[in-house]
Amino acid sequence: MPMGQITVTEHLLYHQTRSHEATGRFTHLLSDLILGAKIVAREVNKAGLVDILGFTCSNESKDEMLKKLDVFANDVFVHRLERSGVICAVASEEMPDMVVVTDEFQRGDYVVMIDPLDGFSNIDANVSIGSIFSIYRRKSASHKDAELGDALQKGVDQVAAGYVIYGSSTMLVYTTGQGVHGFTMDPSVGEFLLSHPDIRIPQKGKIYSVNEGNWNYWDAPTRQVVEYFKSMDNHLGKPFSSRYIGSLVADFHRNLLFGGIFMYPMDYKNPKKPKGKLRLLYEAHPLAMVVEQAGGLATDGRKRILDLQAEDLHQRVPLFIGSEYDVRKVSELYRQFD
Ligand code: P6P
Repeated sequence: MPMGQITVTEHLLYHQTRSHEATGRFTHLLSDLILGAKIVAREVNKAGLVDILGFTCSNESKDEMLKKLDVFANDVFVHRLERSGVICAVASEEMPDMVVVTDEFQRGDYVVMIDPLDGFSNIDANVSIGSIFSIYRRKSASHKDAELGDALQKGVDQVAAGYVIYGSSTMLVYTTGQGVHGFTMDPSVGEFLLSHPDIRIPQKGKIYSVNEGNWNYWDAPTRQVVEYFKSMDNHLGKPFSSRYIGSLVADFHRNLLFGGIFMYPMDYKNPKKPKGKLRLLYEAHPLAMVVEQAGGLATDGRKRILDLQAEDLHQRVPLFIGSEYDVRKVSELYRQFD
């Protein structure tokens, strides 16, 4: 069958039969996530029309409408997932606590983490933004309500992860541990169709992505790391190209396809409480599973992201993610300071 006509469901069922997630329940879960993404994509694309057509969902101003888009996206995904019949809990970057499915007849064994609309503040500039998801199996007994421990798992325990990028086209990129596969939305049929089978990230990159405006908030080792990618002493023998959109999914997706490293180091904006910005459960874990399945690597500068176990739902972490050689180089440079 020509590549462009393979749907996600077909791909999951017929091209990943080896995957332990090629089950009806998982396919159903992915279909609900996809339906949520289609609804969000419609509203994200509409947001771009507010100026042209002057319409909003109601008589709200454009700003009020845009401000609510991330809440809208969160409600769409949570509503769909809660009723999927295959999850026991869903946690979101937008919600302080996990939503637990209490109706035993509506409950399943999957736990979903979601960043419903990452980078949405860029939407006014028509910058690509995204939804990121991470799927675990519950660890607690199936006949009970899910517990916090079902969400606070190690990254290596994910059974699937991926993202939707709302850009010049809407794309779904996901993995169930059998490689990374990209699907592009064909609006004429309303389906995601296979467009990027078995995505592999180049082992060495030529791009570095970091917000250098944080320079004064970094420690000496981090400055040394960023300097390396701007120097003549790296594997290229010349400075990497700097590319930073400020929208994680967009920056990550470009580096996944072209090769490169995205960095959001720990910063000392609060000298007493240095921290990363990005969330372990909703951003780092899922993108780390995707990048490793594509042949790349993700660390917090020293430790592999997938080996980290979350201690709270909104734990933040420094993130270095992309081409394996470049991410390993970061750890090597940090170790020189240990
Ligand atoms: P900064 C968007 O707000 C976001 O969470 C990510 O999408 C993006 O990579 C990062 O923050 C940008 O942060 O501090 O560089 O603006």
